[in-house]
Amino acid sequence: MGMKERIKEKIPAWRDRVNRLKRDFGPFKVGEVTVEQIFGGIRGVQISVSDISYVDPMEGVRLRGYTIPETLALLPKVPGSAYPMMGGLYYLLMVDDMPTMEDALEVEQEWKANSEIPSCVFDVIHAMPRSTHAMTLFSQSILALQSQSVFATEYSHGLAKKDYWEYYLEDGVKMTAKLPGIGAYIYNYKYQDGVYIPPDPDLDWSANFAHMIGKGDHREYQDLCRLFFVLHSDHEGANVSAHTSHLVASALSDIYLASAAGLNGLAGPLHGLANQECLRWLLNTYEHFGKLPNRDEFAQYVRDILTNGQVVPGYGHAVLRVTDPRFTAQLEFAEKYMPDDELLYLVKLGLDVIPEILLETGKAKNPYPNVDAINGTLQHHYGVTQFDFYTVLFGISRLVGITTHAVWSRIFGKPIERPKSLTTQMLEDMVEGLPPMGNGSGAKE
Ligand code: HAX
Repeated sequence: MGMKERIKEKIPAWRDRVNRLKRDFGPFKVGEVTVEQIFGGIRGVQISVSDISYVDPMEGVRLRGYTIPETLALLPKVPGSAYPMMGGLYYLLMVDDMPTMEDALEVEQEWKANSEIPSCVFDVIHAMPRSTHAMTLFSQSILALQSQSVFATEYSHGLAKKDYWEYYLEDGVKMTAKLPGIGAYIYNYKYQDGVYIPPDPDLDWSANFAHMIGKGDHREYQDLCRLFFVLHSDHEGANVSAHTSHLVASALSDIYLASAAGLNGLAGPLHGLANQECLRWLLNTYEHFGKLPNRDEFAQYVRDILTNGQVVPGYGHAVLRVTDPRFTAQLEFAEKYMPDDELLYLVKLGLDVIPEILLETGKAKNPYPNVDAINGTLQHHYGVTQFDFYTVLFGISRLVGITTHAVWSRIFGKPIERPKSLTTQMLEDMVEGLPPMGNGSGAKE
């Protein structure tokens, strides 16, 4: 049974649950907002609901309730590979059921049928200088597809609110179908003299990306793509890219407009762009020593970095308080397929040395590696050495999650977002006459 029919079956029960909460518990207070949070990036304020994924500080992300190891173990595998089919992951996120092989293949088939990229996307890419950042090209490509939005067309003819989601789903499937092709085209345009490699109809969505950047014969890299795309597909509903696209879609901007907005957030150095910084840091470290450093040399190097007030890329996280399981999954892949890689040696040295040094400083709330501490090392090993492309890889995967959020937001009939902003004077008036309450962590001299 297709995703749409299966989702339709599930909608009444989901809507009942949400409607009961809204109807019977509307005034219930979930939390409070402090001055510190208002000035501190509204960190930790519980303002959104996502059943698609949840980041547990102590065990990492759960996708539709499944941990990363469970997701990797249970998703149907590409025949002949130990790694999952991305079509199955889309089914899991969208439908909230672990797919059968047939379900996963059906999504892959739908993707294939919609994978042709209109020429206006290529025209937009070609109109930009090759030096344009790959993420800018990616975001513009998604916008170039916007004229194909079924939702936008149908909405202009008049649509019932309860039916919006069906058109968001159609747009989501059609757009995600084209992502490997668009990503590969940008890669080839920027780094491979514009060579064009058409998709291979016998390959799955993830392996087709590998094929279209010229790695069609490389089974290990195809498996890495299968792993990478599953791992990066979603990370809760309130991170910068997820929340940005949710906000934009709340104005009933279609999935193309909302996705491009999310990608623009992902392109920031504190969010998705961090993975390119991590590889740059590892390469600089190697260059600094001119050889592989030993434990003491490396530890001193890290201490010097912290003394200079710099951050150690790839370590720490806004929510996680343990090693990111997405790091661990990729480390296992690396140990299996590229154990002698020199950058992997540095990654493992980092894992051994950096947490204890960060703990010594007592500043970072999480001294353990996040997913970006290893992403680039694996790509680099397989010859994808252009690190300003890495965030596009991330974006290809993340739009799978973002489109799922958009569909379910329409299912729940979520309204346009409009929080309230205050003036500084208003805050000052609120605290007038109160004794000082202590130095919040956001207060700095
Ligand atoms: N190296 C040095 N200092 C660090 C640090 C690190 N890796 N991680 C945190 N700290 C410092 C912070 O800079 C902060 O110092 P100040 O009080 O002087 O500002 C202090 O420790 C407390 O920070 P925190 O509360 O633990 O962390 P935040 O939630 O503020 O920030 C970050 C989370 C991921 C941005 C942060 O840990 C960091 O800058 N890490 C390095 C960059 C990085 O790896 N980014 C990728 C994140 C993964 C991701 O989301 N990708 O999309």
